[in-house]
Amino acid sequence: MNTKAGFVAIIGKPNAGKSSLMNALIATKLSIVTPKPQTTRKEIVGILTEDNYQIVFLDTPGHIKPKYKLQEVMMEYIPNSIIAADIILAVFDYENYLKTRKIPLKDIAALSENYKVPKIAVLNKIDVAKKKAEIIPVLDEISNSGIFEEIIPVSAIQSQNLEELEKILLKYLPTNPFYYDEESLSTLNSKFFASEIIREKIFLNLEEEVPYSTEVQIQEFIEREKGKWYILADIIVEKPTQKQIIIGKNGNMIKKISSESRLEIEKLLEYPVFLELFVKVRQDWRDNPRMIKSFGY
Ligand SMILES: Nc1nc2c(ncn2[C@@H]2O[C@H](COP(=O)(O)OP(=O)(O)OP(=O)(O)O)[C@@H](O)[C@H]2O)c(=O)[nH]1
Ligand SMILES: [Mg+2]
Repeated sequence: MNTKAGFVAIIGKPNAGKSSLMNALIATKLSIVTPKPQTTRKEIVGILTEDNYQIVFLDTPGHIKPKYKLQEVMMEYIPNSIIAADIILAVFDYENYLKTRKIPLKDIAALSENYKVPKIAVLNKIDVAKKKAEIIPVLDEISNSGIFEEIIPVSAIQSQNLEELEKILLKYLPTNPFYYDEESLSTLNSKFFASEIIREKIFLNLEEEVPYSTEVQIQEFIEREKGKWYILADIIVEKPTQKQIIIGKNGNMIKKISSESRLEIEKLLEYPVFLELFVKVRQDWRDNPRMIKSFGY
């Protein structure tokens, strides 16, 4: 057997650029990305297949102390991904370091200390550094923690050092047959990614609590040989006031969310789409375990 294959859990604090990094590594926008923390809520699988190796990335929600039930459930994805992993890839945020002068080493160490797989640290967003040399003390701090086998500075957005990172991953990847078809990009289906795209547009267009109180459920997803595919989705919010905000004045906000979502869903599916969105209130769903479960968590 001369192929390598394995699972790489991508962990870190919210907003560190975990999803951006996975997307850049698989050269596909699979995981949604926004400037807001806690964008990713589930484990997102992204598969990179080359001639003789296959890396299955597990993008996870950013690590936080949960304040409500949904966040508790989100946090369960992190240990689950770590357990499945052959390599743990911890992403640190250089831009956040410039603001706080802190690297969340303890938190990340606590998450992964019981797992005896290779751990690799990534210092992301190095494109915000004015001089290359300024990142050296940060790299030293991470490396002196003794947690990681390797550390590498990268920029997910500018694709800096990503080939080097891939080489490092390959070095630690076990010898195995491929887990998935060579053409597979994910184990999740188009329906799921369509719902994520809509959630991304809500995160990008709305502020404060509204995005965090929102879930998207695809109710109908009809593929057609001829003509447009039909997608009907519910946008679920917690309060009637949030419903009004999502709809907006004269329906302007929902129209904007809908047209931005449709364009991106069409790109993903490579088919024209007719997208219909409805906004529904499910009082305090974020603290309702049954409701959270019904949303696929
Ligand atoms: N300057 C810079 N910004 C980046 C880089 N990578 C990601 N970002 C930005 O950081 C923000 C967060 O990116 P995400 O990929 O959503 O981060 P995440 O770690 O997946 O966040 P959560 O899902 O909320 O945990 C977005 O605004 C990205 O554009 C980078 O290399 N450089
Ligand atoms: Mg993310």
